[in-house]
Amino acid sequence: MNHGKITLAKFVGSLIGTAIGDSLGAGREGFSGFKKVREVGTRYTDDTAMMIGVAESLIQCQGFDGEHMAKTFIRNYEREPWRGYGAGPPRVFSLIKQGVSWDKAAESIYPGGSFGNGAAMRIAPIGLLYWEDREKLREIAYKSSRITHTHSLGAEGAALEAYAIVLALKEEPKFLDKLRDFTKLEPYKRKLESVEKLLDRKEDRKEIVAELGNGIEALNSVPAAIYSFLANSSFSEAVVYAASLGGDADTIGAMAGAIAGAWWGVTEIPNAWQKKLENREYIEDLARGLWKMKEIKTY
Ligand code: F2R
Ligand code: MG
Ligand code: MG
Repeated sequence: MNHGKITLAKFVGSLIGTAIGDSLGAGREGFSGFKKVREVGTRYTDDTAMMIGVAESLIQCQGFDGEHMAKTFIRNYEREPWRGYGAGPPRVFSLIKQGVSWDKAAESIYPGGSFGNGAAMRIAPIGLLYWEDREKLREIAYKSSRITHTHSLGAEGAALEAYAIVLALKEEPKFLDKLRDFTKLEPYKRKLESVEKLLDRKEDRKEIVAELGNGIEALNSVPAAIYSFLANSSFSEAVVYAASLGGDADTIGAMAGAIAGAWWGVTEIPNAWQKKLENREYIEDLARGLWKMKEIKTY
């Protein structure tokens, strides 16, 4: 069932929302303590740079092509290596440049592959494009994760974040039930049960972080982003809350912003923030490119 009309404003909202949440949290990344940040910084970080790479590749290939997406990530990283990338992706890029296949390179960089949140933080364009078919969405989310994150917890975090974006696009009721039904991994099911309990109890942020986490691991940040969206009733409140959790603040902000932007649309994102956002027009163009693909179904 589709309760909300899927609109261009929602597509633009999800991509701009990623970048706004990232830019809001960027100055708080790595800090402990709960400080509300209401100023969008002058720069976004690797979260948005990689989300842009996902969108660019999907549009150029008119669908998912793993090798092309990996090469797009590498090109963008080499242009702007100072965006604050995690330790793993540059090592993966170097292996791919040495000739290792795009879907194998990330296997060796950590035991079992990376369970960091780097595949989840960039996933918004995949949520937007593959909204119609839950299993196709899961397949493409896993495949796109493989470029850098082969651990099941890293890939599942990306698929869960992508599905949360789909539910937001459609303004689905029973949001948490649907997420719990979607995820295949018990650790995520348990975190989503905690999200539900915490929403009922309206706990303070110390308790939220103690239960859900605020770290660089996908399992310790995707649930916090989902909670930040569900516990607040506007785009601004959701991203300010997410970025205020400290820890991996830019990434929790980016992921909450992607979901909140898909629900409320770009018109609900404060103009003052949008004016300050780096490369705002280009990010909107990418959302328009994905929208066009949705309209003519070229993927
Ligand atoms: N890198 C950062 N922040 C560091 C400081 C940036 C600074 N402000 C600056 O400007 O320089 N942020 C970005 O990285 C996160 C996404 O990381 P990603 O892409 O998942 O990287 P990686 O290396 O794959 O994983 C992150 C860490 O997780 C731990 N880890 C992952 N898998 C593991 C395994 N199998 N075993 C043990 N540890 C594992 C490692 O500590 C990795 O370094 C985002 O926050 C983005 O904003
Ligand atoms: Mg970052
Ligand atoms: Mg981060």
